Amino acid sequence: MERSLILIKPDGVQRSLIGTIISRLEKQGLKLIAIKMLKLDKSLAQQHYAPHKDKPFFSSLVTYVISAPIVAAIFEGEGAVELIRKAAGETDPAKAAAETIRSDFGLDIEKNTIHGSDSTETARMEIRLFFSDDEIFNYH
Ligand code: IDP
Ligand code: MG
Repeated sequence: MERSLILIKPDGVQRSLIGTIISRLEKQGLKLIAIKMLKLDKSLAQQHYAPHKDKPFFSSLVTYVISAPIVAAIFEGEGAVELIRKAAGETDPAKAAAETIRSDFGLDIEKNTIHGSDSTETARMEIRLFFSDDEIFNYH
């Protein structure tokens, strides 16, 4: 079954949006199979955002994502990657469609509340980065 990694970024954790965001994704019919709170260290943040390492916003992005705890979670379900990207909305909250997480809660193009894997291949890599096998659950 398809899986996707989400991160509730520091701005989401700091504004008590964890429950709301998890609930929105559960209501999409997605199944939560792993979840934890952690404070990223610089090295993990740089690895997670490695595809953006040459962008002008990279160092600011890394500083922001390590500034407070985040919540990492894995959701499973048919089309999980696409469903979560849709529920999150466009990167820039100002451009995100109505009733998306970023439109409703995002502060700006950097502090946009949620990360969601952008493909099944990226999801596999990101899940490996954040979770070991014994932290991922199988249940009916
Ligand atoms: P995505 O999260 O919608 O996939 P990406 O382009 O992969 O967006 O960028 C990763 C993250 O980097 C964004 O979620 C956001 O936090 C940050 N970011 C993207 N573009 C900018 C920018 O132009 N300025 C500052 N931060 C940005
Ligand atoms: Mg991305």
